[in-house]
Amino acid sequence: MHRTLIPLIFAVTGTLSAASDDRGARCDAALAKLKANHPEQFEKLDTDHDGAVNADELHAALERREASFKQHHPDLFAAVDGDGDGNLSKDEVVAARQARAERMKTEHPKAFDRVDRNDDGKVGAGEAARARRHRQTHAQARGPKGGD
Ligand SMILES: [Ca+2]
Ligand SMILES: [Ca+2]
Repeated sequence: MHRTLIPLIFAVTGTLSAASDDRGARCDAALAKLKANHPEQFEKLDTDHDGAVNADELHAALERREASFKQHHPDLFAAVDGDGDGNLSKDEVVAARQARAERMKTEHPKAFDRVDRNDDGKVGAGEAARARRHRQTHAQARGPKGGD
C-alpha cells in the first residue's frame, strides 16, 4: 500500500511547489490532466464542488494525505519526517525521494538507469513522475493478475 501513498505525497507536494514557482500554470495543467484522466480523484480534491481546485483545497488535500499517511504508516512517515516535527516539508520529501533513488540505484541498477533519463545519477521530480506514469500504464496493461 505504501508504494502508492508515497508517490501520491510526492505528486501533491510537487504540484504545490510548482504552483508557487510558476504562478499556478503547471498546477492548472496538472489539475486539468487529473480531471480528464481521474475525475474521481479530482472530485475528492474539489471539496466545494465548483469544478476547480484552488490552493486551499490543494493544501487541505495534502494535509489529509499526510494525516492518513502518518496514521497508517507511522514508521514510513517517521522515516520521511527527518526533523521529527510531525510535518513533511518539501525538503524532507525531496530527501526521501533521493534516498529512495539511491536505494534503487544499489538494488535495481537497471531499473534506475531507465528512470534516470538524463543520466545525472539522480531522479528529478519530472523523472519520478514519468516513472510513476509508466508503472501505472503497465499495471493497467497487465491487469490485476500480472507478474512482478
Ligand atoms: Ca473547488
Ligand atoms: Ca518535518
